Formats: sequence, structure tokens, C-alpha cells
Amino acid sequence: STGPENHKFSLQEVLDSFRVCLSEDEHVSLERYVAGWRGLVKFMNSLGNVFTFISKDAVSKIQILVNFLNGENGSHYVTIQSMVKYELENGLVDVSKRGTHPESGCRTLLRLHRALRWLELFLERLRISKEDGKTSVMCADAYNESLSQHHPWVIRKAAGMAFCVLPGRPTFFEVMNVGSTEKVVEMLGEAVPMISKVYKITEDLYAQNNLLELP
Ligand code: 1PX
Repeated sequence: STGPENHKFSLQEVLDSFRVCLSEDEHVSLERYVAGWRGLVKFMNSLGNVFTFISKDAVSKIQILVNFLNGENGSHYVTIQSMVKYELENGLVDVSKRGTHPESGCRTLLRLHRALRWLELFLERLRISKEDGKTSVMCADAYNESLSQHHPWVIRKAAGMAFCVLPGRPTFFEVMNVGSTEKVVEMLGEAVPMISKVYKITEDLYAQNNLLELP
């Protein structure tokens, strides 16, 4: 049967969310961005329990954004661009220090946005890796080059420990459920530039609005 209960999870569909979240005029659909993150969390959870401390934080951030999307002001949260405009115009963002809006959409999305850069770097390393490539090293290198700069020592330490128990490249590719190694590499070759594009558009938007250091 092909019922949803038997639907095998494929990383391709997840990464597709980051392609379809872009409209022609380069607006980023928040709903689809969040759907992409949901799928990534599902993927991460299938790698084992040690990663739940990482996924828990991602899940709570996804939930904050979903609540905005489904809330009474949901119409302002259709795209990342409209969210930024709405929250800034209405003073809903703590811009320099934590205050009355500790969980704004803007600061919450910024955390996922920074993690998306890690994902981009990691997937690119996976794509070009050789058969004996170490996922733990690829993951740590990508992390050190991106997300780690925003994390305190204790989180960096814990993340480093999680990387050490990452499954090897063959298991990783298998869990992705995309097919042969060639297929995975091909899929990544299409997905990484899309992720990179979404990242760049968000980064530019945040830079223009001085939001890159939100507390
Ligand atoms: C084929 C590859 C697919 C892999 C999919 C894995 C998705 C990774 C999802 C990572 C999401 C991490 C979100 C982190 C957001 C964050 O930076 N939060 C911190 C700051 O938040 P705050 O509200 O306090 O300002 C927060 O302190 C984070 C705590 C959790 C630890 C974060 C460690 C990040 C490591 C990222 C690498 C994940 C490696 C998973 C291996 C698959």
C-alpha cells in the first residue's frame, strides 16, 4: 500500500521544501521553510537519541513560528519578508537586548537561519566526500565554520560530543532513502544550491534591516 503510514521518508522531499519555499520574486514562504525544518528534525531523530538535545531546540523554535503562522496575525507571517516588516513596524522585536519580546519571529528564525548555513556546508562536504569520508569530521568542520561562532562553550562542547557518534557515510546515505550513492550525490548537487539561495536571500534581508545580531 502507499498509504501515509507506509510512506518512507526521503531526504529529497525535505530538501525540496527549500526549493519550493522561494517564489519567483524571491519571497520566502515561512510555512514551507518551517516544513523543511520539520523534515530535517525527523531525519535527525532517525539517527538516534543522542541528537535529541539538538532537535529539541529546533522543535521549540519551529513551534514558535508555527504559532505565529496559525495565530490571529498569521497573515503577516506568510513570508519571511512580510514577517520582518510586520514585526519591525509594530515594535515586536527586541533589537539590542532581551526585553518584552524574547521570542519574536525574527530572532527565532535567525537561529534556524544560522543553522541552515551549517546544513549547507555539511551537505556540500557530504556531496564531495569520498567513500571513506568521516561524517563526524565533515559535520564538525561545517559547524566550526558557521554555527559555532554563535554558541557558548558548553553548547560547542556538547555538539562536538554528538558529532563523534554520528553514523558513518554509508548509514547516512541509506537513512536519506534517496537511492544509490550516485543518486544521493546528484540530489545533493541540486539541493545545496537551493539551500544556499534561500540562505543568501534571508541573510541579505536581515543585513538590510540590521537584524543579524538579534539577542
Ligand atoms: C543529511 C543531513 C541532514 C541533517 C539534518 C540535521 C538538521 C540539523 C538541525 C540542527 C538544528 C539546530 C538548531 C540550533 C538553533 C540554535 O543555534 N539554538 C541555540 C541558540 O538558541 P537561543 O534561543 O538560546 O538563542 C541553542 O542554544 C541550541 C541548543 C542546541 C544545540 C545546537 C547544536 C547545533 C549542532 C548543529 C549540528 C547538528 C548535527 C546533527 C547531525 C545530523
